[in-house]
Amino acid sequence: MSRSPQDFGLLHPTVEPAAEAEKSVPSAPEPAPEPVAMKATGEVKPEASDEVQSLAETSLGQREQLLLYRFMLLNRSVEDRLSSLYRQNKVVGGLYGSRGQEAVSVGSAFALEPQDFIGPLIRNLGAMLVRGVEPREVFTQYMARGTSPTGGKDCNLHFGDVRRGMIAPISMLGALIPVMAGVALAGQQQGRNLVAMTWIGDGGTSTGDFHEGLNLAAVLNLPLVVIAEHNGYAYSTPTSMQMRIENIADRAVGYGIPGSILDGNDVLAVHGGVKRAVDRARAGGGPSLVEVKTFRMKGHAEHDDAGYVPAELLAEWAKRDPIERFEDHLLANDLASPDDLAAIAATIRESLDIEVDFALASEMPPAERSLEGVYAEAPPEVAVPWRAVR
Ligand SMILES: Cc1ncc(C[n+]2csc(CCOP(=O)(O)OP(=O)(O)O)c2C)c(N)n1
Ligand SMILES: [Mg+2]
Repeated sequence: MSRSPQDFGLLHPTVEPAAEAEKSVPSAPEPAPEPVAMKATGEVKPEASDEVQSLAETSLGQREQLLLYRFMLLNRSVEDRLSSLYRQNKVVGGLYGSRGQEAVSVGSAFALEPQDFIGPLIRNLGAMLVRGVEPREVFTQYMARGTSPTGGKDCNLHFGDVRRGMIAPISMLGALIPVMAGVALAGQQQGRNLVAMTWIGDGGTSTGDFHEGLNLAAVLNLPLVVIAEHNGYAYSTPTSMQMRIENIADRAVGYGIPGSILDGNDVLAVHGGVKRAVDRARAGGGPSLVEVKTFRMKGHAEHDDAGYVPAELLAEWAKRDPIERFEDHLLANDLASPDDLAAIAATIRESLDIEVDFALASEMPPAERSLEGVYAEAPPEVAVPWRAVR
C-alpha cells in the first residue's frame, strides 16, 4: 500500500501565523485554550507549486529584506561549496548542512542587536554569517587549516568569538541551553541589556539539559530565546518516534513561558515571530520557546544519504524552499528585479571563489602549534613546575 506524505505525520501542514500561534500555547498557569484555527499562511498545498506562496507581513524595508536574501543565499552557497570540497576529500571530518532551513538561522539572528549573544548549533551557519562570520573562516575551519579560527584544532562550525557575541557550539545536544541561560544571567547582572539566543533540534528538545536550562531560565526570568527547529528528523529518527506531542511549543507550558509556532520556511515569519520574543526578553518579560516548522532537505550530514526519508516528503518540502519562496516574494512585490537577484548571486559566487582559494592555499598547522591555546598561560606567580609538585 502506498502512503501519502501526510501519512508520515511530518509535513507540518498547519503552521500558524505567528501572532495567533502565541495565543495557542499560553504561559502556565492559564489553561491551554483550544488550538487556534489555522490560516493559509505556510500551509503545504501540493497543488500550489506554481503559485507565489505569500509570506508573512513584515515591518522590514527593502534594504533589510535584500540583506535577508543575501544572507540566506550566502548560507546555501557556502554549504554548496563545502559539499563539493567534501567530495574532493578536502574537508577534514564531517560536513553538516542546513539546506532548507536557512530562513530559520538568518531570520532569527537578524532580530538581534549588536550587544546580544548567540549560541549556534551545527545547522546555524546562517546565524553566524549574520553575526559577521566570514566565509573564509568557515572554509578554513572545515579544512582544518592553520589560518582557521581554531588554528586547525577543531573543525566544522565549532568556534566562537565573544567580540561578535558568539559562544562556540557545544556538541552535546541541549548543553548550550544552560550555558546560554548563564550568558543571559551574566548580561542581566551586568546591566548589559542583552538577549541570549540559541537553537535546538527536535531531538535535542528531549534531552535533560534542555529541560534544566529552560526551567532555570524561566524561574530566573532570564532574557533567553530558544528556537526549536522542528525539521522532521533527529539523524534517522522521525520526530514521532522520540516525542509524543506534535508541537515542541507545547513544552513551553511546562516552564510557564510563552511558546509559539512559526513557518520556518518563511524568513519574514521567522524574523517577525522571533523579534517579538527578543523584544519581550529585552523588556524583562523572560524567556520564550519558539518552534519553527521546517524540514531537513539533506541527510544528517554529508556522509548520510538519508535513504530513510520518504521521497514524497522531500518533494513536498522542495516546493516550499525558503530561498525560492523569498525570491518570488521579492519579485512579486517589486522589491527586486531578476537582474538584481542575479547580481547578488554573482557577487556571492565571485567572493566565494576567492575565499575557497584562500583556504585551499592555507597550510595545515605545524605540529608544534597543537598545544597553543589549549591551556591558559599560568601567570608567573602561580606557575609551579609540575615535576616539582610530584
Ligand atoms: C546528548 C547527545 N546525544 C547524541 C548526540 C549525537 N547527535 C548529534 S546530532 C544528533 C541528532 C540531532 O537531531 P535534532 O536535535 O533533531 O537536530 P537536527 O540534526 O535535526 O538539526 C545526534 C543524535 C549528541 N551530539 N548529543
Ligand atoms: Mg531534527
